[in-house]
Order: sequence, then structure tokens, then C-alpha cells
Amino acid sequence: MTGPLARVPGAGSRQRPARPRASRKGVTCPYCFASVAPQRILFRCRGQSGRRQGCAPVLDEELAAYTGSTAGASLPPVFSASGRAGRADCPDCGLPTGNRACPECHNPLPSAYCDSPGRIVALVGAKNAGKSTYIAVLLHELMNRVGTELDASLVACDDRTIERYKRDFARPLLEERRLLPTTASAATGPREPLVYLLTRTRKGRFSRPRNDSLALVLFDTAGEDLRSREVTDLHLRYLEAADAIIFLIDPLELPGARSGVRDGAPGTPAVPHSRDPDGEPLNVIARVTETLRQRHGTRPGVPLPVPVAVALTKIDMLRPGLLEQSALHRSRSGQGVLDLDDRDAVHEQVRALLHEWQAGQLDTYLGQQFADHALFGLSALGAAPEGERVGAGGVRPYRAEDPLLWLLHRFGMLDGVRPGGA
Ligand SMILES: Nc1nc2c(ncn2[C@@H]2O[C@H](COP(=O)(O)OP(=O)(O)OP(=O)(O)O)[C@@H](O)[C@H]2O)c(=O)[nH]1
Ligand SMILES: [Mg+2]
Ligand SMILES: [Zn+2]
Ligand SMILES: [Zn+2]
Repeated sequence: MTGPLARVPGAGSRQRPARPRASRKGVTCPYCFASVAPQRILFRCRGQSGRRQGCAPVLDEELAAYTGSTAGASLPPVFSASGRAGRADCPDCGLPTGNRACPECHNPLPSAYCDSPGRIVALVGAKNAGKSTYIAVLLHELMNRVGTELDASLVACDDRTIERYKRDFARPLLEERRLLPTTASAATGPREPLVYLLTRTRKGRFSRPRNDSLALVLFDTAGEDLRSREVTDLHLRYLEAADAIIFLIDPLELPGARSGVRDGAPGTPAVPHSRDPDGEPLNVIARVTETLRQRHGTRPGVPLPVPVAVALTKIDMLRPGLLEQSALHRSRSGQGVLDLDDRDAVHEQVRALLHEWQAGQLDTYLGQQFADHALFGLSALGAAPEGERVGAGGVRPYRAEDPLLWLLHRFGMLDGVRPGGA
């Protein structure tokens, strides 16, 4: 990057960032989304792993009820104690433990999660919008290229997250290069969020390095479940607990966008998937917005405070001419910072595309309903799939991390710069 860097603190230049959830409200469990007061947090005995022998494992019925299986639910017992100190002595074996658990579902609450308020990012979008593919790719990027760039580590908070990410996302899509199957409705079986802790080391010029943590909770919703007003209970709580929303839109579903699609691009359906008005992007956004309003208790007309990143997916399908010499065509600049000039340019370009595609309503609606929304364009795969498989070049994501970088900036974890110096 050249030119003077105008460093804008993570606190944001245009709007103030959403404030962290006040800790007196306690933490929101990233598994069942219950709001838990600090003194109600349970501890789990360290068990028999250390040199000194703790309690033997027993079946944890709450945990088994949550996962829907007794496998993996035999663990040392939980007990209650003051959760403030972060440590407590097990009343049975006397050993101190720092392992904490949710009083409702008994899932682990990592200490970094209890100590720094977690951020729950809800990922929503209509059926076939590209949510599952995006989760697979975004997490991989954060664990590799983008993580390195940000000096950030992404660590799963529990073994089930590791297992599920491998089995349902990374192995099929990234290793075997098969497209992911349609996500089954939550009605057919319990589904769990993927829970990670993203920790960034920030080196101040004059201060010691400091670690900032963000609990990243991603719940792969089935687009099908967002078609009706009767969203499942866990779903509802997930949306209500969300500190930020990433909304994915398949541009091919927008009425006027098809003229902007590559001619005969492989994988282009002859007609958009949803001829069904319930699945149209604006209607899905409107249903999610209604749900959020119930939680915030805001009157219609008062914009909601939760930041919303709205991304057009699959932009590899757009005609090259449409993107040439545009902000979206450039790759993102900046290392470990958010380039605010680039951000503004991409936002404006996507806005212009929406209006050109007779989807200006979407932009207007977002502006009315949300105090803070940003538009993005990305491609998780980087190229059109071939049949049931990823294209021959493999998975080559393009600007997939942009929405998350913007949210990190909003959360005060990533500085913004204006390379122009404005
Ligand atoms: N060209 C292109 N196609 C993509 C991309 N990402 C996803 N797709 C296509 O979109 C299809 C649906 O993607 P998914 O990630 O399964 O969509 P979803 O939103 O999880 O869908 P549901 O689970 O049904 O709600 C994939 O099978 C691909 O054909 C992309 O980056 N580029
Ligand atoms: Mg899916
Ligand atoms: Zn014990
Ligand atoms: Zn819980």
C-alpha cells in the first residue's frame, strides 16, 4: 500500500460499533442460546486425566438430551459454585477445576468465552443461496490464509465442532471436491452450531501485545426452514441471540440479474430455483427482520441496531464485463486492516448492481430496517461447479472473508484504514 495511512481505530469511522453485550447480563450459551447469569454457570470436575485422580465419568443426561445421543456424554460430573472466580473446587474429590458448563444444556463454556463476551454471528439465506459452501470455505480461510494475515487463531470450542466441520464441510468439499448436499430441515433432526474462538493478537506500537477474543458461532440453517414463519425454536433463539447477521443472496435469484450472468455458464439453472415467493431474498430477509424485531422490541420504523452484512454469493457467475475495472474485480488490499475506501467502493458497486437488477427494493428495505448494513460480493468456490463437483481448478475463494472482516471492524477487533488518507 502506498500513501499515508489514515488509521481509524476499530471503533469505526462512520458509525459507532455495536457495543459488547453488557457482562452483567451474563453470557449467551453458544449451543442452546440461553442467557446465563454469571453465578449460574456450572463447573465440571477435571476428572481422572491429571496426576491426582478426580471423579469418575457419569452419564450427563442434559448433554445427552442436547446432542440426541449418549455417545460422548459420559463425563465427570458438573456442580454449581460461584462462577466469577473462574475456578472452583469439586465438592466430591476436592480438585480445583476451571472447566465451565452451561446450566441448561451442559455444553462447555470456554473460559475465554465467559470472560470476553461472545459474538454470535447468524448466517441466513434462502435455500441454495450458498450458506453451507460459504461456511466450509470461510472457516478454512480463517484457519489458514486469512488467519495468518490477521495474526488470529481459530480454535474449535469442543470436539463435536471439529468432527462435524471435517465430516460435513471440509472433507466433502475441500478434499473430495464434491458439492455439499442440501442442508436438511432442523425438523428432521437436531442440528448444532459450530462454535469457535477467534483470538487476535494486536501489537500496539507502545503497548504490550494484547489478545482479543471473539466467539464465532455459526449455525448452518436450512434455507427451507426460513421459508415459513414457523421457524424452529432453536432457530428462533439463534436469531434472537445474534450480535451480527450475515445474509447471503444468490444473485441468480434476483429478477433482473440473469442478464448479467455469463451466457450458458455451467450450472446456471434455466429458471431461478425459487419461483416460490416465500423463498425470494426480500421475503426471507423480511421474515428474519420480523424475528429480530420481536427480540429488540423496537417499533416498526425504528432501525434495528444489529449489524447486517449482505453478500451476493457466486459472483464468479457474473459476466466478466460486468466486473471489469470495478471495485469487486480488484482484490482486497491491506494486511491485517480493513481498507475503508475499498469497503465503500464495493458497497456502492453492489448497491448499483441491485438497482440495475430491479432489486433496489432490497437495498431500500435494508436501509429502513437496519441502522448499520453493508453490501458485499463474493465467491466461495471461485468458479462454476461442474456437475456435482467443484470445478477443475479446485476451490478458489474470492473475497469470501470480506463480511467477517467488516464485522471484526464493527466489533472493535480490526482497525480500518483509508489509504487515500482522507
Ligand atoms: N458458481 C458458484 N456456485 C456456487 C458457489 N457456492 C455455492 N454454489 C452453488 O450453489 C449450490 C448450493 O450451495 P449450498 O452451499 O449447498 O447452499 P445452501 O444455502 O446451504 O442451501 P440449503 O442447505 O438448501 O439451504 C451449490 O451446490 C453450488 O452449485 C460459488 O461460490 N460459485
Ligand atoms: Mg446448506
Ligand atoms: Zn470431582
Ligand atoms: Zn447451553
